[in-house]
Amino acid sequence: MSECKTAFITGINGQDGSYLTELLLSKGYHVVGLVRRLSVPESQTSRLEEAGVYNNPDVALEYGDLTDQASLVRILNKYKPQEIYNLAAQSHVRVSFDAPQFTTDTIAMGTLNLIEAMKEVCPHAKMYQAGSSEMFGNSIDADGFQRETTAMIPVSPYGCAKVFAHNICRNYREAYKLFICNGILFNHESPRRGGNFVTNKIVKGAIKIMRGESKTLSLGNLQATRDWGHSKDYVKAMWMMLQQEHPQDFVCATGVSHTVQDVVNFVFKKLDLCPEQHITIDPKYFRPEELDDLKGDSTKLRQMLGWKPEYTFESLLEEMIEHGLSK
Ligand code: NAP
Ligand code: F7E
Repeated sequence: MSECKTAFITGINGQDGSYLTELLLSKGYHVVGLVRRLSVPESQTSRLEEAGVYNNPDVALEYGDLTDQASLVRILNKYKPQEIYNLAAQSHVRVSFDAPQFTTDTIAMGTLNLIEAMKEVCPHAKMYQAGSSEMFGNSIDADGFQRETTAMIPVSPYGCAKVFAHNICRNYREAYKLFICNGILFNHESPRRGGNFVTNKIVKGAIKIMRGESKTLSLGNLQATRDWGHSKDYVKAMWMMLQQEHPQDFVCATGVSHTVQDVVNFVFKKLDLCPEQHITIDPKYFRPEELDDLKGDSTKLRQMLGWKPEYTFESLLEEMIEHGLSK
């Protein structure tokens, strides 16, 4: 029988961290997660509790922070994981304009802290780096898609910091022969998505209107397009990337894009609401520089690793609505 593997996840209580934990537990892993000390301790583990894995004996939580390298060295020394998933980030693009230094410290310097610690403590581990389609900015190939070879010209502090993390991981992979895969993931959502990202904001806002708890929902740019998938499908891709023999970078996307207005129309229609009566536009939700169109080509991931999403735009939103209505 093969020995039980240990995986270390930064950002374990985030949307992806919670689904990835479920996936790894189902595969027999022991999971170690990094949590930050928050003043409301219940928030440190809220998604793990929702996933029903908080008290699982195969899950160990350790306090630390990506910006505190000593904490990373301590944890890697204690557990010597075979796999590392670097999911921690200040992940909100609009907020990255308001808190650019914190965003950069966590994403850029935090990733460097982690791979330096990995190089010293467990250089034979395999690592996944959570890169983003935000790294492309508005650069689009002639056929309308973004893929592994598309130029990266980010348009937000978040995107700029992710490009640094992407490049330093590639550099350490070549220079020190570390096994690091950069995922370039397009937007992915779920019932566990933070409530200030546009899909969940629309779902929660529309349910409140339907229940008579509010009358309007304020949004920003309705014309931007995104390629939206489900977090459950995307964490499978992360795991698949680390099961290969040689590390590489992969785009993960559905290949189908919709406008924010399409999300509004779909959700409001499902709840028998008329968007024109309730949606207002508030410029505070505009970004200083916007990323207009995103649509990913994940041919490499599909052909080399056999990845295929199970959810569609419609079934993703249906699950989010159903979950919202059950609360
Ligand atoms: P998320 O729900 O915002 O979770 C981020 C996690 O990172 C949270 O657990 C957060 O903990 C933790 N964190 C933030 N700053 C930290 C720090 N300095 N040290 C340690 N932990 C810290 O994000 P997600 O949607 O799961 O995304 C996972 C990763 O994929 C992120 O790196 C994100 O940038 C990237 N990504 C996401 C998408 C997407 O559409 N979801 C697409 C491409 C890439 P607290 O709760 O304590 O803040
Ligand atoms: O915005 C528009 C907004 O905040 C999507 C992160 O996971 O995916 C995510 O970043 C679109 C944008 O996601 C509102 O202007 C309109 O065009 O849900 P979002 P994002 O910025 O695409 C990438 C791949 C990541 O890596 C990030 O970590 O929706 N929009 N009105 C709005 N957006 C928000 N948040 N709120 C609004 O009211």
